[in-house]
Amino acid sequence: MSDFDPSKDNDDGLVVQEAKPKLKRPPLYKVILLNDDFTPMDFVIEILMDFFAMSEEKATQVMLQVHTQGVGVCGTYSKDVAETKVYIVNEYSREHHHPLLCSMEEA
Ligand code: TYC
Repeated sequence: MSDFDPSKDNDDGLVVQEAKPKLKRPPLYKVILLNDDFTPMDFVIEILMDFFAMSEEKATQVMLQVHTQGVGVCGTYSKDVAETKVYIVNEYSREHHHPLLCSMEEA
């Protein structure tokens, strides 16, 4: 027979600890541009405006950061979006015969 009695708390004195939810936010990725000696500055600015929605002023700043420091951040995105941005920038550069390299790293 069952010991269940709906008028009691039925826990036999046990303390039950609830499991902590093991949810983690998915990681974000920085999309970065690498410097090279050949890609024209105007082409890099165009990329930053067209694929990363930057103003001309912001795009110029980021391009100069890459030009002087070797690397610069275009934006931070989910993994899927970052992978897509990297792909389309590298394809577009290749189609235009520029060696510009776009990459990503965990933020
Ligand atoms: N260094 C290039 C030049 O002097 C310009 C450049 C900037 C290239 C940023 C790539 O990601 C880059 N024409």
